[in-house]
Amino acid sequence: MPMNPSEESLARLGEKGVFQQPLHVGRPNIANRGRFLELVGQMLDRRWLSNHGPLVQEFEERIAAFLGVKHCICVCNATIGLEIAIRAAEFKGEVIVPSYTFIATAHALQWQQITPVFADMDPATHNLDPARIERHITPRTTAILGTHVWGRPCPVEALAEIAQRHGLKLMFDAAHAFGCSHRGRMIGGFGLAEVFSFHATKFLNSFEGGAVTTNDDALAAKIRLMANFGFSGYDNVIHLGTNGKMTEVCAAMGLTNLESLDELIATNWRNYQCYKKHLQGLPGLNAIQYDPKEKGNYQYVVVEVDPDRCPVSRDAMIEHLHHHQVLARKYFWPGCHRMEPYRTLQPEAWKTLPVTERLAARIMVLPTGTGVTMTDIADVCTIMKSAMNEAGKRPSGKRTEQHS
Ligand code: T4K
Repeated sequence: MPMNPSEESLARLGEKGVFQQPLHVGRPNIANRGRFLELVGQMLDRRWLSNHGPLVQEFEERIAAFLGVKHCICVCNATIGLEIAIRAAEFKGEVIVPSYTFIATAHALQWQQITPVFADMDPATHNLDPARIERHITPRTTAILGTHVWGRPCPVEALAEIAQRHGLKLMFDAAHAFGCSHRGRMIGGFGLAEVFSFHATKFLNSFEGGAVTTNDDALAAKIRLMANFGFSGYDNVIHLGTNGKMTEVCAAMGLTNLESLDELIATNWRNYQCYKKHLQGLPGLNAIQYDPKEKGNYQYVVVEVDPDRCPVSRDAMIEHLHHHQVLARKYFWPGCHRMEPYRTLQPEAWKTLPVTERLAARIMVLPTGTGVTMTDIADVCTIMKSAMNEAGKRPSGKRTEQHS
């Protein structure tokens, strides 16, 4: 007689229901080993390893064409890309950012003595809420820096309208959003510039890496200069700069993965749908939705744990999953404003961030990508169900949301 999925999972996972190997969020996608090694072989033969070599040039050209933007400048990682783009665009004073983002968004400003002013998020999109921005604008505000969280686009037009009305600049942290679109246009060409991450854990990875994309010729030239110490030809430095260059081996990895983009998306889409199917039977666990009319990379399977319907808190669920070797994450808990140095510098920031406070304590990110099979997903969901069943057996299984 066929077993039901739960019985099958338990049989597969052994008596204790624990994965043999940890299942990570952000396990790198490595598309085509043979192609990568071929490119690396060519690179070694050329003895050209860095400084805007042929692989980086090709990677930049292909990205610009794919995104439909005029300029793409590859960099060593998105954090440095953000720092350079922010400096090149001459942000100063205060810049409005979400608190619900990876800490690099805020650090890229603070690193340059610019104050990140945290604005609250829209619970429906997890992105900056345009209705909660203007209260933060002061005479010192120079820009808005939005993050396309999970690859779902910011409310670009509403932010542009606010920026224009107040004479502010607008830029996007697009670290999650490679291959995603907004109103039919690829993310990459919005605002003054957009910054992608190609970190190992990202949808498109180049080990470490990133890219700044823009349609602004002058800004592009300045960013390119700043990413290479300000050099203009041999022995001629014409601007303050840093070392933001991408290496050739990173570009080889990026190009390899770019060539397999459709397969990577298909795998993520399959996994996302599979999670949604299995989550249907689990009360209070709601996967975020992606707009079917837009292009997406589905790199993040993000689940909101509703404390009114789920018998287990987000933190207890994560603990249970980790115990079973499923290394789910709490991105982006507890919010940048509750991390240093912002917690000390802006101790009152939480008061204007009620949605961030509430949602950061409810969200968890589950493993996906090419290293995760549909069987794994069924097993992960069985493990989550077992947490709920165990909580149901305890006299007081439900735990409350907490902030440390
Ligand atoms: N803006 C936003 C909105 C971002 O999300 C990020 C980065 C940035 C800017 C800055 O981009 P980069 O400067 O990094 O290009 C990870 C990534 O390190 C970070 O890039 C990413 N966001 C963030 C969301 O996630 P951690 O601190 O969670 O990394 P870690 O070491 O815990 O690794 C995550 C998981 O991936 C672990 O379970 C282990 C697994 N993993 C990791 C690596 C590196 C692997 O299985 N293999 C690997 O090679 O930040």
